[in-house]
Amino acid sequence: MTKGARMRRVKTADGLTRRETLATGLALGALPAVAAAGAGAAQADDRLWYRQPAGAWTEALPVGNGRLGAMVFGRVGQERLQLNSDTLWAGSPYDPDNPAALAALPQVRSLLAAGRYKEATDLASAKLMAKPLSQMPYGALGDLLLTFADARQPDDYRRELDLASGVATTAYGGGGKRYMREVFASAPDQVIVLRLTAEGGTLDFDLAYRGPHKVAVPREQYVEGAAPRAAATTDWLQREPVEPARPGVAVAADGAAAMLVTGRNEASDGIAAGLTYALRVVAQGDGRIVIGKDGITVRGARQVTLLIAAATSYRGPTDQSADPVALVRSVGTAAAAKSYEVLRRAHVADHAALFGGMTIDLGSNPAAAGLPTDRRIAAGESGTDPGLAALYLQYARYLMIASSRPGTQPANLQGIWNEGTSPPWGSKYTININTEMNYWPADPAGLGLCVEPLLRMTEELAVTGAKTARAMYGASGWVAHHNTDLWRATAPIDGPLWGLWPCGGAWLCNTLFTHWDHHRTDALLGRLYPLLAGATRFFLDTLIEDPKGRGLVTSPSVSPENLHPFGSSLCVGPAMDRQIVRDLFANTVAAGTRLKRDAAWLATVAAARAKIAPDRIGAQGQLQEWLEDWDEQAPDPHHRHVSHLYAVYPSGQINVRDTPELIEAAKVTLRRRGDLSTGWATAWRLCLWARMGEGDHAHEILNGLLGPNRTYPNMFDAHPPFQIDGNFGGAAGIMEMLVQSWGDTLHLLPALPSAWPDGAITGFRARGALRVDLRWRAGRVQALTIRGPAGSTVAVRAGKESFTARIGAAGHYARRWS
Ligand code: FUC
Repeated sequence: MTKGARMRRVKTADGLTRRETLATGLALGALPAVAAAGAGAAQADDRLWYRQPAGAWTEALPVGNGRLGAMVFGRVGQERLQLNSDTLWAGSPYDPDNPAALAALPQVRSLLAAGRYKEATDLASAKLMAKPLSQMPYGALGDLLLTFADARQPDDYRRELDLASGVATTAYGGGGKRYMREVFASAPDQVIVLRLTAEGGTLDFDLAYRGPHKVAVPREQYVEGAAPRAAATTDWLQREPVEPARPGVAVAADGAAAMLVTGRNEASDGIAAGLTYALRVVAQGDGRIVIGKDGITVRGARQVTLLIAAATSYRGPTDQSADPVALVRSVGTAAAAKSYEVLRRAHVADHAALFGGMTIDLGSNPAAAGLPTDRRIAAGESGTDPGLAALYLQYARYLMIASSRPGTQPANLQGIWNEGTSPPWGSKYTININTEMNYWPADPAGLGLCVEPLLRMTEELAVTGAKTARAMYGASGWVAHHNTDLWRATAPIDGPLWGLWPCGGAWLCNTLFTHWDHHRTDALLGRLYPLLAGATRFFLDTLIEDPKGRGLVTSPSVSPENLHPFGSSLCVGPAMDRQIVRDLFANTVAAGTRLKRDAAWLATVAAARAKIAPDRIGAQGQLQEWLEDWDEQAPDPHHRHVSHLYAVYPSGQINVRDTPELIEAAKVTLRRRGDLSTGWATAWRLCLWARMGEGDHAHEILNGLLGPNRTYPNMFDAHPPFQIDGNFGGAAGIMEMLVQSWGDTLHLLPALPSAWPDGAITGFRARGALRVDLRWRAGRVQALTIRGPAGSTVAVRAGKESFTARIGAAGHYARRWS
């Protein structure tokens, strides 16, 4: 954020920020000038903008209120809003636990102990896996298509997403006519609002609903393939077919001003469809508005406001008794009683209260900053556009606010944005990295509030996971494996090579403990403790002694998704498990001690922790991924998962200050793995090099993430295909280069790359309930402000200097360097 931009963010009397007011004025009044100028302050800040409508879905701009999402295409001949509701998943409550597991478990362990990996894997496949073998996929809510009969190619065009206000704008015109649309997803009013206006002409369109359809990402766009580029030419009047409603979907008028759609979710893998949904669109405006049985027709209007409400019958993992029709009627009617301006102001105030909590300035390259966002991304790998990295961080913060709010579902593999049924990997919750990565930036970026859905999901997993622990392991406590879904299934899925990993719940617990550490309230700790204690009990019951005497280990398990040299990934005691359980036990002891609970039991936990097999350095000097030194023979030396580096980041067990030999080993490992991988795996490498204090290396990896191979034109992360974890992990990595919070110390500029000599970050949140503002010049800290609990002390490290910051009675510490 430049100084100029900050100055423009002054509140005006009507509650909008002044910057907001300017943007609206520009889009309406002086459009050709804006479109032509393309540069200057309005583009240098927190906006994504384009000179053409979205062709592919990954060019459309996302809005969301945590629960409802829409992708806005900004097309001229036919606007497309592709919709999602966070609880519209396939299936119904189901019990995937496999009762055959209990008897087979000791045999699988014996086979593994004997090194008979193939037999162990075959037996695990037959007896230890969930039924069904897959979980339920996330779905889609269909599209609203607004077809404009008399549309023509405009003379000027601009669409943008203003991250600070959470409003997507499309403005175009020609021949004396000027059209503008604004879209936002309101959390206070629980509706998506689309406002259309026309000057010098009228709005004439037909609105139709198209039910969700199967969207399959072509195989060649998966994993190893490159993310597709935007089309070279623009189809200005692109229209998609308006199909008749599918069986089971009903469209009807609902009173004089609304259209009501009702439908069902899908069945999947033998699990019946158990949810209904409703979507209601209220149309208000001048001109002639007619609600028909196929949709809404608008003729001769100058302004129209659509209020889109959606809901499902989902209330919780075992309860689908909500009445979606009643819900959409009540929110739609309440919103319709307010003016557009009132709705917009409430939305902007609500969004800005969260978004405004952090600013970042990494310097600017004016030539790059003036370009439309897709062109900046196309050149992203050059590393010459520091503003793009700042925008990437702010976009991740925007996506977090839009996809994870108190009371909603957590952000899944795609946040809440998903084009159709059958999404990649079911757009579920993959908890062997992806879901945890989603939440890495939340607290540091001042969005701790957005973590609440993850806490609630983990509470629900502790219920289903207790059944899985009992049924499949004969263990107390609770367990979750590598994936879960809306129904909170916890049994191992997909096959042993992926699913037979018992640490998903434990990693969620550790993620939530880190969340607590950023706030340190006893209320939150009181909610967390039963989860930590339950996860701990499972491991106390299931850890076994390594036959070679190296300590306590998990079995069976995998080092997530990586094959070892014996044709399987199934193994005993992979490093990641030992590291995660070590953190879990430490966190449980810390939480219980602080809450003054279970002292004797906590001593048992601490004793067990001390017996967990330690990290090992292998023959190549690498940090061993497995208990045995197999790394050199593993078939995929560049495997995307770097599971055994969990201890470096996000954990701090291995760090540059306390365990330098293990850090050197981690570097050997990471160099061998390579810098670039899938989107999320690239983001993890970025976080790791940053944590290890190698700013220029981290910056090089970041450039790979920001370029067109790993970022789509709408700035969504490309796994490929789209997966939102890279956005969030990348944002965490950018912050990690500037400020770190581990080992009871605040580390300032620990991995500042030479490409960002001057800059500032405000609103960074560190462990210990601290808020940090930092400014640097010529690569050195210039000004530091810490806000935190009055009277507390903070150990700070800046370059070679270490000092103690004493927070004064006013909760404030400040220092300047000359
Ligand atoms: C894990 C990863 C894949 C993908 C999937 C959703 O299985 O190994 O790369 O991110 O999750």
